[in-house]
Amino acid sequence: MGPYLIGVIVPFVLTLLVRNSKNGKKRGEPTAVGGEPGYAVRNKLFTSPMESAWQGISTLAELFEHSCKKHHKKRYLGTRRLITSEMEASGDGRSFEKLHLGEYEWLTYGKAFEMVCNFASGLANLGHKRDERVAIFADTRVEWFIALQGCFRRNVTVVTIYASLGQEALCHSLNETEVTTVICGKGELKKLLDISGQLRTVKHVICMDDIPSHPSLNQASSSWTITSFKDIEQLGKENPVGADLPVSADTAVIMYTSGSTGLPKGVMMTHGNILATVSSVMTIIPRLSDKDVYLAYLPLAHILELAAENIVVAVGASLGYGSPLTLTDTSNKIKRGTKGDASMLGPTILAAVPAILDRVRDGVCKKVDATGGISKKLFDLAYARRLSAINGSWFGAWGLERLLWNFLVFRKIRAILGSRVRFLLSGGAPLSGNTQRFINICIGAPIGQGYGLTETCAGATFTEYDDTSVGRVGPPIPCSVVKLIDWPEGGYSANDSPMPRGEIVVGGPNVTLGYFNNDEKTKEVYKVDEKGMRWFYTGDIGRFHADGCLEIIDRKKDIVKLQHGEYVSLGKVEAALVGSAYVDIIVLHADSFYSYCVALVVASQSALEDWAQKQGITYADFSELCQKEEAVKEVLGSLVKVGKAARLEKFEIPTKIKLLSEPWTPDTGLVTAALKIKRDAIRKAFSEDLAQLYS
Ligand SMILES: *[C@@H]1O[C@H](CO)[C@@H](O)[C@H](O)[C@H]1NC(C)=O
Ligand SMILES: *[C@@H]1O[C@H](CO)[C@@H](O)[C@H](O)[C@H]1NC(C)=O
Ligand SMILES: *[C@@H]1O[C@H](CO)[C@@H](O)[C@H](O)[C@H]1NC(C)=O
Ligand SMILES: CC(=O)N[C@H]1CO[C@H](CO)[C@@H](O)[C@@H]1O
Repeated sequence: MGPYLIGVIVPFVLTLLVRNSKNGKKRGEPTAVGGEPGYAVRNKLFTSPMESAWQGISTLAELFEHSCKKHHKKRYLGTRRLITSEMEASGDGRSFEKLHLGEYEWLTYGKAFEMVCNFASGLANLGHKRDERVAIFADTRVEWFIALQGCFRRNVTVVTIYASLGQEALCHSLNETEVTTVICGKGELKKLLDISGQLRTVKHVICMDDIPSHPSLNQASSSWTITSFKDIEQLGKENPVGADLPVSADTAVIMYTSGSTGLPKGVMMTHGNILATVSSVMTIIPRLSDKDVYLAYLPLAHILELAAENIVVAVGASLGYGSPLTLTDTSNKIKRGTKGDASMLGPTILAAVPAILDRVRDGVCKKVDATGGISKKLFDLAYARRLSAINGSWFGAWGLERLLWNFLVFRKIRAILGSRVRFLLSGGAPLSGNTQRFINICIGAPIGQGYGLTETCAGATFTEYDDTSVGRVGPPIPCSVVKLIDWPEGGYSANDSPMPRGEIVVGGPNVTLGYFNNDEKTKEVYKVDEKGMRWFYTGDIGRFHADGCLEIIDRKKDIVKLQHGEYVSLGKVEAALVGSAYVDIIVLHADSFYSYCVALVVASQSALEDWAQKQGITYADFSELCQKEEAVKEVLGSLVKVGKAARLEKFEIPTKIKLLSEPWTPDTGLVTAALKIKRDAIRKAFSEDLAQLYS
């Protein structure tokens, strides 16, 4: 009872002593721009779009060289050594790989630069020509970044491909960009060998691991050279070739999006584009320095991660590699009793996609609920106190009370991510307000939530560390101007009050050149105004708050008109209904031939099974439970309740649903690598179920 009483009394006394404070800071400012009329906002501190934060540096290759020379002897890239890998059987007969990983082993900046130079020379010696393209098709790891910088030193454009990309899309990306050299890991090499017959342009493969055995290996190696990464470095070391540096306007990367519709599109990014984003995003991280430690585990084929790793270079900080499956001590692939990446590394800065933060939150909640009793009471009290502190109605967010709660409650939660995290970057999809609050409070670190697309080189807006509101994505970063233009069909206008609303259009030096080999699509969504500024039309709908912060409220494509003329915004309704405890993912479906909506619900196994147990419902397995009428009724009832609480209209709440028992991972093709739903693929895959829901 001791800690609980202290928890009640100390804050009470503190409250008597201190008064309210309110945060009314202005973060973005209206600005006059060319092009289509609308309401445009720029960053408060920068009057014209930022291009580079360093004088005389205009490419990522120059930035890397400059930093490696300056920080020569400092610790830079860390990787964990594999101690053991064993297969462990789980209860249901399947087996899982469990890893025991050692401490981080580090390369200095000087050594990394040497490896990059050797790799660049090795690539030239291999016979790769400057105007041919290289593809990197691998998970995030140290060789990925070394290869990237090696290519940059030779002015070779790099095509980036998600390691999880499916066969058809992989083939399309390599074929379209006429890639001659592919750099990959052993898992990806197997995928390449599976389709070796269809890859017309590939001549060289560089494998980051030992070369695996595969039935097509002999046949493929008659048309490809397959070399290990180490051999390329050695080749370059023995036969050095001078650098052939690019300029700002040269294409650095063609980034294939894991697009939510159709085949992926390659977005062309210049060195200038990425440098502008790196320079700008850097400004939102407070007190960034060479003392910082960054944990890298998101796909480098995602622009957020690519920009983040270049920011680390820019300030001379250290970077440890990890993976989503080994992130924490309780991650799937970590052997019980050994350490996950975060607790081993102790990062100060972390980037995350919302799905991962949601997972951290669910894990903590589950644990707190399972413990119950005084611990749960204490947690709830601490949480409520910190929430009201953040809301500005109580002092204490930074004071004594904070220390108290950290000591009593949040210390253990912070330890999940290694105890030292002081800033989180989140991007790739909208973060739910609840999760943002939860992480703010329990991890005690601000989240910079970004809004941007591959086409705008990730940059558009980012929340500032001292902004405690949730659900908004912040003011434009220094390299971007964000404009809202009218969309009459959707009923949004830049003249709306109290807030201007409309389609989000992003302009500035960070806006990319367009899609590779797809002029038609490029012309459709990119425009250059009379002043020479490039604009990208995002198709997202937003509104600007008075302090210059953007909020995403809708998506053009996701608005459907029902039979009687009411508009349903699928994204908005889904965001509200995902609040039901039974829902992992919900996909709303509306059809203009009907007056009501239906939905596919990927059910939360733990929540639904808990309920079934309480009701005494028996079932063989989870998929059978999902088909039971009572279960469907229970979930539907919960959706109605959540929907009403969120003030949804009656026609917005689904009338019929289908419960799905299998979770959706990127491999299923139903969600992107950032776990955004792929509406078209889902409609296709579940067309029969949808038809049945309407019958
Ligand atoms: C870099 O390579 C591209 C494509 O091969 C070429 O057009 C460009 O001129 C090169 N840049 C420099 C500075 O040589
Ligand atoms: C590869 O590209 C060529 C044209 O460059 C095209 O004719 C061919 O059909 C493509 N193959 C695949 C498998 O996409
Ligand atoms: C915090 O403030 C928001 C809006 O400013 C309000 O909706 C919410 O209820 C407040 N929460 C608490 C616990 O005071
Ligand atoms: C690399 C690039 O596209 N740079 C352009 C960025 O935008 C400014 C105008 O805002 C142009 O002058 C640059 O050429």
